[in-house]
Amino acid sequence: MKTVSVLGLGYIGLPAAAMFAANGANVIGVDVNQHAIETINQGKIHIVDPFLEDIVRDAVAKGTLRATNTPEKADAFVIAVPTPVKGDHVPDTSYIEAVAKNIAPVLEKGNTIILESTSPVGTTEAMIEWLEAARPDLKFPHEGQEGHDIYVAYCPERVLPGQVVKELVENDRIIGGITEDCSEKAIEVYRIFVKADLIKTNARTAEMSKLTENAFRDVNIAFANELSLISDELDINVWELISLANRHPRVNILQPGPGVGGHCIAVDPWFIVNKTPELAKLTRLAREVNEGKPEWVINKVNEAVATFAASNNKAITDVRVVCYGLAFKPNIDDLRESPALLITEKLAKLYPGQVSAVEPNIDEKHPVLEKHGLTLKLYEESQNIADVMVVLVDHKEFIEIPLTANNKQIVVDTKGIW
Ligand code: SAJ
Repeated sequence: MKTVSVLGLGYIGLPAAAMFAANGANVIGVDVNQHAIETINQGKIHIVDPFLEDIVRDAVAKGTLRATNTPEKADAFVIAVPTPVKGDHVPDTSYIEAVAKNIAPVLEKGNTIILESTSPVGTTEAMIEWLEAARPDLKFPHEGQEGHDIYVAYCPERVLPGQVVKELVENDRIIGGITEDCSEKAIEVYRIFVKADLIKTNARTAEMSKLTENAFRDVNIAFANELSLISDELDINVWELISLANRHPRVNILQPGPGVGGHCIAVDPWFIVNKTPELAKLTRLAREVNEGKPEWVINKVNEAVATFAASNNKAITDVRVVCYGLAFKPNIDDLRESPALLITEKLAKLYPGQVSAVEPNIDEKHPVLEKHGLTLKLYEESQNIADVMVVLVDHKEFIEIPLTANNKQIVVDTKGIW
């Protein structure tokens, strides 16, 4: 049986570890978070994923998945640690560096190391340098050179939050070996559970392809968001406009919204901009358009509040605002980097005690509510207390039973669902 060590047991690493373990590998998961380690070793999970819990429970019960904080020997090491951006949008690869230094002492000839973390171009080569410094006795691969003891590849993760387990198995994967035989070794590792195509390229192209996919989506959404501003100015319904344009066989515009959230699309384009700032003009501009959208929405709400107050002879401080949705996208509970949450927080500051939220995917004890002085309302009761209704996320609950404003209420619908 192959032993696979997965370094980083978060939203990507844990599902991957579970899939390796469920498909015949002996898996050692390594993380610095003691709470995560203990939770996993009890057969439970510390992240929200409806399909993952059973797989982890079974693997832990069978003894094929175990979590620890210290790297151990393995045939393959799969690195899935975060690569956040620091202030001024500079990518931070220090977690990868730390993992490289941590696994170096347990490496043996014939091992395969796969980097999955979203990374600026050149990070896999930098990782090899960190490993070489720690293990001068081992020969690491370099492009165009023959013969090495360790195989290294960059293989990006492209699963969609909310359907990770399914997409892990069914998505094609890009296999960026430093050399051809590194790609072959990485393919052997992913064949353990991936049913889709495994496509070979080199490490730098693989790194860039991950960034390209997310930057493409960001640029497309930025175009949709720009259209939403233009349409508002010209009194055109942007949703109808985009659906009409998309009838063209070669046009496929994404949907505008309150901004772009999550930890991938709003972050990864900066990795390209940071590397080639003079050249990545469109990529940067798309980021700026999407980052500017929440402020535009807040202005729209301000106008709505003022209009409601004026037309109902009320003080601004008496106008009640309800925000529909806090998550960064529909039908998940993930509030990280969420434009909906950002907008709601800012509104709560502007209108203290006047703002409440409807978010069907979290409960009223969620710490974020207390932090921002927000109350959570049930969807059914929310309409009775709203003067201004702000749709921020197209959750299925809001689409299934749309709310219609009475002749006084004002709706600011950033998702075009009502
Ligand atoms: N969004 C829009 N309009 C749209 C689609 C999305 O405003 O038409 C917004 C969402 O509301 C959300 C943000 O974009 O705030 C990102 O959501 P998403 O569903 O587009 O993407 P993520 O961040 O959940 O996952 C992306 C995926 N990448 C692509 O689709 C190219 C996923 O496949 C990647 O694995 C993931 O990033 C990642 O980890 O990089």
